[in-house]
Amino acid sequence: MRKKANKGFNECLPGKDMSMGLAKKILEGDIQAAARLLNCIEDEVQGTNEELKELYPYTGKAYVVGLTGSAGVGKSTLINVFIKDLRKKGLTVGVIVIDPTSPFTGGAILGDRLRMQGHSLDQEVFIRSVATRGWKGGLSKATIGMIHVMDALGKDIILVETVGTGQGEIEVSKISDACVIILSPGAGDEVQMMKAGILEVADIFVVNKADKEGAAEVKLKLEGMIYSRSLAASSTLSEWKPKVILTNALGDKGIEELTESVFEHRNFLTATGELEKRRQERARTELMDTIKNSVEKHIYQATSKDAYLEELVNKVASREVDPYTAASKILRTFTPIVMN
Ligand SMILES: Nc1nc2c(ncn2[C@@H]2O[C@H](COP(=O)(O)OP(=O)(O)OP(=O)(O)O)[C@@H](O)[C@H]2O)c(=O)[nH]1
Ligand SMILES: [Mg+2]
Repeated sequence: MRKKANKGFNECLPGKDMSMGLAKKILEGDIQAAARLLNCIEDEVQGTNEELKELYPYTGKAYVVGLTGSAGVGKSTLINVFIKDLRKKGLTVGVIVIDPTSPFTGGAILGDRLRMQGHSLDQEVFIRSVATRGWKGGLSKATIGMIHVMDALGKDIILVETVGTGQGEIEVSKISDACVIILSPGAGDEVQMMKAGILEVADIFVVNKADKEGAAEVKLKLEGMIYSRSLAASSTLSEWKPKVILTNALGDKGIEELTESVFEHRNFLTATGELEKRRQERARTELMDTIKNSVEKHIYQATSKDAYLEELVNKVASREVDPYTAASKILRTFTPIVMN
């Protein structure tokens, strides 16, 4: 049986794990090494980037699907049966469950694990839950790193579960090839609340809990919105029109249709060159985020105890200097910034 990953800061110290070559082991398919590197990413351990650098040339093969929706719509339950279907088709699967809960409600992660525990003995399914609290680098940085690890480990498809909060949908769409938005009937009029930005990033809509009353209405409403949007945007035939699928994750219904839609969408993206464009954009986002994080970290470390910074803070507070001029002054002292 697979051993539980040991978590802890010492596990990831450069002098220990890093010199043991986690990347090399991951490329050989070592699940425990992958679990340890994921810990390092989560804890923002020094030296993690060295491992990720080594892995990067071997990534880009996995297909990344983001699944998002309000709390309790059935994302984890759906992912559980989705994994089953993907495994039936011979695909290996990585799952990253992002839990934005407060430090006091770690229970959601436990719930997610429980709902997916049917795959715990399957070596070809790698599930990782992660809490976002305390992440300084933001959702995308850590998640992209984790995607790279699972990709390098050889997973064919990587599913990323996030709770949709308006911004969540947009964030997940930036890091995935396909964005699946999940709704359920009886959770208030979510369709009405759906913002234009969310409609734009959705590739597939899932109306889960189809065993409950009102699911067909939600589907109709969504289709109406998609239709109106396509009229308003005078979209062309070469544009993907989001699908709306009814599922009953608990009863394992509608899942094959979801898998088919994901594949159909993928074929569409490949044929139209859109997949390449999306990945190009993802690379741009990752590069810009990395620059932003590195500059921020560098400046923060160099100035946190700096008298000059304090002096500028005081001047900004007293309106002697505006923050824009103060920022330029600081930035100028760091040019050129030497990054490691
Ligand atoms: N009736 C019905 N219940 C469902 C269905 N899918 C999930 N549920 C139930 O809905 C509840 C929430 O399911 P989860 O899979 O944890 O939902 P989630 O969206 O992952 O929740 P969070 O991760 O907390 O945001 C559980 O009690 C599930 O058993 C479905 O298709 N029909
Ligand atoms: Mg969940």
